[in-house]
Amino acid sequence: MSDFDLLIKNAKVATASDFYQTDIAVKDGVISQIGIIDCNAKKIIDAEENIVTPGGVDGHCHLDQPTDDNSVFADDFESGSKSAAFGGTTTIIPFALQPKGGSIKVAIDEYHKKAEGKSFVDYAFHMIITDPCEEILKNELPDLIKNGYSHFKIYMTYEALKLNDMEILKVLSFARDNGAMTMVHAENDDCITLLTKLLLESGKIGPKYHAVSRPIIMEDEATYSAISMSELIDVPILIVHVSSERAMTQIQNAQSKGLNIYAETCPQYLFLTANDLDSEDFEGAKYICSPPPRTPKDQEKIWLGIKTGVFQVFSSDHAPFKFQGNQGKQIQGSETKFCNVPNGVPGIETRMPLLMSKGVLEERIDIQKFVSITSTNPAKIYGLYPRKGTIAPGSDADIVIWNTNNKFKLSNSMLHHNVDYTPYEGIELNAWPLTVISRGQLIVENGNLIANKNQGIFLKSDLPEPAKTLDKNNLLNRLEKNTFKK
Ligand code: DUC
Ligand code: ZN
Ligand code: ZN
Repeated sequence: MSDFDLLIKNAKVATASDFYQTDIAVKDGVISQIGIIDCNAKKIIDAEENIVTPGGVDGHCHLDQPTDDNSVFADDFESGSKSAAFGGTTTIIPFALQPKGGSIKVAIDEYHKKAEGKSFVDYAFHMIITDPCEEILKNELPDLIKNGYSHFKIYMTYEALKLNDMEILKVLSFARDNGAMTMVHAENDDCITLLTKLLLESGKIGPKYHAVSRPIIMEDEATYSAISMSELIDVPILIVHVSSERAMTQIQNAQSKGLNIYAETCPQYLFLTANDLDSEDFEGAKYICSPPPRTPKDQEKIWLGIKTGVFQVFSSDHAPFKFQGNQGKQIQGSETKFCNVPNGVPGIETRMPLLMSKGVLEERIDIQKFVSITSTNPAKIYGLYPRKGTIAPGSDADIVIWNTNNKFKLSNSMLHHNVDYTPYEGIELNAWPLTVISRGQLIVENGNLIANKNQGIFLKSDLPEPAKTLDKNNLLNRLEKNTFKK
């Protein structure tokens, strides 16, 4: 009789707080012991003193999402989750989108149908709220919160998605009342609309003008606006895909005032710049995402923000559109105007290896920071911790054994997404997951997929925050007191 299902020997385990050599024993999909373990197990893996981290939690990726322009997300749950697994991510959180005027419950039911039996890794859902009407706020969302959907994204831009300030305030009040987490896409829509019009009138239609149409100034302004509304309602928010030093500084200032503002950044803001969009041909469209990649100085500042703790979360924002064909970047042919090119870059598989290579191994950040922003913090902020996000007794045995001794050039042919390019083609890396384990099952072993596509299960999210009813008197008294300060 074996004591354990799996025993990992000689692991150099990193968590958000520690880095130490140990063995890990797994039973029934859960980590049962950590220490020097000399027992039987059905399977024993010698980690050979390689770095071992918790499986990644990708807190922001888009799979099989409906669109309003006939473009098609290249990855569904099958290809997206396979790609995630190869890159060391064992939990994904994509988005169930409420169509304007439609039901979120129906959107979630439909999204479950898209995911069921097709995911190689575990998954939770964010919601995207596009229409916070009475019916949604009073009837649908309270039930959904109880049933494990406790975080949602709102947009300040895009015609089909954006909320006005009154709607944002309603959503934030709801989040406070219910202990939910609101993610905010912060860019000023009117400004983007105006600049787009001016650019088109001047015949400036190429991919690089995407970056001109969505300037740092208006990310900065929208970030400050979102922070101010969060301060007014006194509720935490998370600003997603922060791209610039100026937006980051708004967040840093808010945090240093004691406000609960969380922030996410993504690989595209560390490894791409606006210059990547500036090509003679249409190639620049490969790098179109929103907010756009910025300047080399912004990149350096974003690294610093990761190191100093301004950012809690490092997500892929995997938004996969093919370069070739008419369902992706060239939706209106090879001269598609910048404003009609589907927004997003792929990166679900490269998120963790890029940060391990360029962040940890090149000593920009330590391994504990790597674990906290790729796994522990997103698990905590989205109500999945301690089941996900750490290596500890009682947690799911979601584990990555890394190979950090093999220098190679990244190429799209190595990847498992359904996209015909990677924005990081040719970048030199020296880290890649060797073995990936999900709830005690090996899903990738020595670079081979050995999981079934029904391995992944839906994860209900706990409440990320304590619910704090918005007391009208309290709010008004607070404002009155601040207004008439002596
Ligand atoms: N926002 C996202 O979160 N992802 C892709 C494009 C966008 O605008
Ligand atoms: Zn967004
Ligand atoms: Zn996104």
